Amino acid sequence: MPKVIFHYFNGKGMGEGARLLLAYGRQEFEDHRVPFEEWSALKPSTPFGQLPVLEIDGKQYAQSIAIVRYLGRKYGLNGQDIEEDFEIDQNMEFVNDIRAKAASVQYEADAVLKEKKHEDYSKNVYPVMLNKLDEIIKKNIGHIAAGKLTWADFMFAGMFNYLKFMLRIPDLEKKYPSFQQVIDAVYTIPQVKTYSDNAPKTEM
Ligand SMILES: N[C@@H](CCC(=O)N[C@@H](CS)C(=O)NCC(=O)O)C(=O)O
Repeated sequence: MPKVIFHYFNGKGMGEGARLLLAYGRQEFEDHRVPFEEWSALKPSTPFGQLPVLEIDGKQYAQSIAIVRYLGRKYGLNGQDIEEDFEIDQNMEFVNDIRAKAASVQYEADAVLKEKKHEDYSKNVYPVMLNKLDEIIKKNIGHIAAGKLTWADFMFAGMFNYLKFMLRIPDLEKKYPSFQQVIDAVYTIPQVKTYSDNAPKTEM
């Protein structure tokens, strides 16, 4: 039995996708939720000075999307060929583009510019991107890609609350019921539900 530790902060953010996949794979793991006051001491020992980091028998695996792709392959949630793998990667990158756009507002230090950017993106950027994602998910019958459950669904479901917080659209899943379909596809899997029901409750 390998010793698996998942290091992330006490939130879902960019780490929950991997936790959900570990639960899917019925992999026992230590869910190490790093308190902020301990982070500066741990930071230099991580590959990129960031979390999440997955640790398996002492080997570190970093970068959230690389981690979920790796776990997805391990648990058979990847594509059936390189064409499907490409489609999953492509659509995951697009989801990540939406996250990055919203994060560029959320983490803007200049408060006036932050609000200006939010107003601009809410009008001119987010609707186009979200409509495109809605179109993609509908085409894939409730999934991010390949018309089936893949690791990208786990990443999307895990980051969803963080995403909607940064977009400032609290009813995002009501506006786009297709998004809820992806979330349900992941969270209704029995072992994932068990993990989620027992995990520390966090907003995002
Ligand atoms: N590209 C990285 C970004 C990770 C990232 O931004 N991590 C943040 C938390 S969500 C972090 O570690 N922040 C603390 C720091 O940078 O010191 C990934 O996807 O894993």
